[in-house]
Amino acid sequence: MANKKIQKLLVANRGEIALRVMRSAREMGISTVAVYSEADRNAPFVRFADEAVCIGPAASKESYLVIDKIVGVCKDLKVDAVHPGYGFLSENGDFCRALEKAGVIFVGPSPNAMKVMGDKLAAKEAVKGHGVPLVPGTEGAVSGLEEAMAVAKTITFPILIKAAAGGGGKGMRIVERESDLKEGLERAISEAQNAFGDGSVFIEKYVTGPRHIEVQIMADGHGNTCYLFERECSVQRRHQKVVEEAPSAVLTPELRKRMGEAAVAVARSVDYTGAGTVEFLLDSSMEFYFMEMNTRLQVEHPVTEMITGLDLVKLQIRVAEGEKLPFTQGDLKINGHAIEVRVYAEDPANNFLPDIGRLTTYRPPQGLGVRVDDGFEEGMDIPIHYDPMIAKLITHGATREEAIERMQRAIDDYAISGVETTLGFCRFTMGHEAFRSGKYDTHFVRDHFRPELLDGQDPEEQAAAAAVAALLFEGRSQRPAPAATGTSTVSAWKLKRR
Ligand code: MV4
Repeated sequence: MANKKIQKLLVANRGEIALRVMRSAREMGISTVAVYSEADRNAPFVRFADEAVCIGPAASKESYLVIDKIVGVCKDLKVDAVHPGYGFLSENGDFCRALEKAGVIFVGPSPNAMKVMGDKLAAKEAVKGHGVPLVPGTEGAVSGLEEAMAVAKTITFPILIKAAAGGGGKGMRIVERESDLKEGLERAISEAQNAFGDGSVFIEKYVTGPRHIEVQIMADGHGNTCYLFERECSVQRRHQKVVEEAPSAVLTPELRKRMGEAAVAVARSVDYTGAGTVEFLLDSSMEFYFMEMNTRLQVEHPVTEMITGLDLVKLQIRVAEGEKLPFTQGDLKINGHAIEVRVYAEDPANNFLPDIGRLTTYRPPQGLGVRVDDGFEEGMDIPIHYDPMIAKLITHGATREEAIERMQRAIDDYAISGVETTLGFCRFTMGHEAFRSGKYDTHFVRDHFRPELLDGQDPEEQAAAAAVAALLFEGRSQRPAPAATGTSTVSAWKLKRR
């Protein structure tokens, strides 16, 4: 890898991640270029950038996903490198190749590593023989019912049929019994063909109630690959993560080392460079299995930054310049505990339906151990065209308990009105016994959450709500009572936020 100092960096993304990447670039003395759609004209990331170019209408397909437009801006403004953030073009091999052709550095892995890991079967094939545990199942794509039945009988039902081109939970189908296999297989193949243009599917033993544990890795172009410990992301719904923490509450130092070394082996199997995440399932007997590798910086990377003290974006940029990692595995230590909650403009009381509108009030929390990565300001509209994530709220503490208590305090200090948000759900999670004890898995939401529980679930909160209600009631003799009248069931956390 040739050494080349990056002087100008274009961020091919929007919102909080565009801002987060540009902040690190600025600290490194690198000048920044934003590309934005018409819907993001007034967004903070556009103002923050040293230069900004509008690349089209709101729809991503006409702006953030148009490779030619972005490469065109790189040429016009003499950009040295592009950081893709997450989503959009971050795992698009054509984008890497187009940049390469234009002489622009892509801050990320090689197109080949991206391609192998993008195909879940190719990924399993690549890591085979490198000592990485895999869920029992088919070696390659299943060709027919006979083969599928033979495999299913060997590994025993329930089984999971997965699309090779899927990932992140897309294109999966559980089959509980022999009599359902024929139909399940036919449907899985036709769905995969329709959704991804590739009907290849494979079979795995279905692991029930697993934990989602992922390991952050970082690799340079000189053969050094380290693991930056794990994140636990088991609190999710419909494959969308809502709460993440680092480290996991359940790993022993010995298991952490084994999973870390397995993640490094996965990365090495494709000569990986840059930041990557290796996803594992951990079953109830603490056996772990490789699932997939994400070849980008992830949404939840801040919890890893908080416990390691490292700036992952700076490391990505240094590695892309051809530098060596400034540490070895033995230098890395876990400091305390960090939790991230995702604040979505969604209504947890209404099946997490996306809620669009204007942020009439927006005041993020502050204070020791609190980090907010956001891309909005008070008065801005949440555009309907993109992911409805408003912000990520991250807390760090000396212990898991302190991080949780700090998160509860920070959520209570977060003032958002104009749209419904997932904050109430996150507050519910922080107070739940299953979360507090660490004994939770990927079924947490299904097993423990009902919308009714959002209101006054926590006795402390119930007491606080009662106190607020009493105050409002007393106040009525002197001045007209505020909003609390009229509705019979104003939730405690809503009350506290008015
Ligand atoms: C599984 C599984 C059970 N058994 N594979 C979903 C996302 C993708 N990365 C892998 N996924 C799963 N694969 C076997 N053999 C259960 C899931 C799964 C899941 C994994 C992580 C986090 C949340 C999940 C929710 C449902 C299913």
